[in-house]
Amino acid sequence: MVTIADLSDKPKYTIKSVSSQTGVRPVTLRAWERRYDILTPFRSENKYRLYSDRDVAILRWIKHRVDGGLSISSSVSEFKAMQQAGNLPEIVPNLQPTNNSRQANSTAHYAQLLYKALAQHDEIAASDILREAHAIFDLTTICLDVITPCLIEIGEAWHRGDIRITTEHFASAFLRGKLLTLLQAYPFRRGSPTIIIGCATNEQHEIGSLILAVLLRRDGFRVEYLGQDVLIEDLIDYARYEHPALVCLSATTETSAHELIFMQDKLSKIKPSPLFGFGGRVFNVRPDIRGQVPGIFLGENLLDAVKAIHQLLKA
Ligand code: B12
Repeated sequence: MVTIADLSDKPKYTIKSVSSQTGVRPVTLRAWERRYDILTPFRSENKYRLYSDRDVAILRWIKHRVDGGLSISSSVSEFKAMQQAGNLPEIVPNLQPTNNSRQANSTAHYAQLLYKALAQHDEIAASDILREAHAIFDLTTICLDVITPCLIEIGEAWHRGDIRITTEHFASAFLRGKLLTLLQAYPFRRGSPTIIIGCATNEQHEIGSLILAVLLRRDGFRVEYLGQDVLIEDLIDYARYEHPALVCLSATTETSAHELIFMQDKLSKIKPSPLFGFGGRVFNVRPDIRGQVPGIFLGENLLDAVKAIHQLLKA
């Protein structure tokens, strides 16, 4: 087992070389350094950045987490926590494509193509890219490894000032539309357990919840999707008549996470009581908030959430 700590910290690679070893563009590398304080590369006499094998391994580890759907800030926080605990992770092997056909089939490649099409407001190209991806990958892979990283890149690009807010809105509206079409394409099964999915009060970020709804409906659950900014009191009232097996709400911001604090208590007054599950970005970035919300934290990513829900409802 080789950990990042085992690698040399001798400066030797230029930013261009690091970019081709890790697949992270130089502009993104500089932004990550500036914004997240991940690395402080050595500066050569002519002020060029020089990176060590350890730096490359750190970047590859972070990129691997980001490609897996975690946001850059969560990935960095996770890395820093391990670093502070003196427990650096194992190295991630270099999976950079070595030839064009491998590249053409990688999910990162499709996420990038989708990002470019959406950044240019090219709806036709974006639809074609998704159609092509559907022919190669399964639904879970498309949702988690193409759509999610594309959206995260959209957010990062907006944050860097590379794209305007209008473009970010265009991209999320486009992807939301595609996901809703998928959701409605799956049959609504009356006999199976009902799961109600939506976003906490004040929460506008709905794509995570929507993906979860699509994946669970594909798996045969009866899923009702409520969308953004759900009014808790009214939902409780509805649950009293509908008797769902599970109510699942997501939060991205701290304000909306706080809206969930009394949810479990209110649901427990309904007999039989529905289970209450939650998740979303804020609980990954601020794990301490998980403990403030009574209920079941369903996991840091949507794949774990799907698995946890299968387990819960099987029991
Ligand atoms: C699209 C978007 C929007 C759209 C949302 C449209 C829509 N219909 O959903 C709009 C324009 C509405 C928007 C608004 C805002 N946004 Co915004 N947005 C984004 C963006 C670009 C993508 C979010 C997204 O859909 N990601 C895709 C999902 C699937 O990824 P994810 O959330 O990381 O999901 C992972 C986990 O969180 C988890 N997960 C997700 N959902 C769930 C649910 C459950 C149940 C479970 C278990 C797990 C889980 O699984 C996923 C991994 O597998 C992000 C950038 C980013 N880095 O994410 C910013 C981002 C989330 N927004 C941000 C901000 C600041 C805002 C605003 C406050 C901006 C403003 N000043 O108005 C408002 C907030 C509005 C509100 N009250 O909620 C910040 C949040 C920073 C923070 N404090 O945490 C981000 C990170 C941008 C940034 N880099 O600063 N946004």
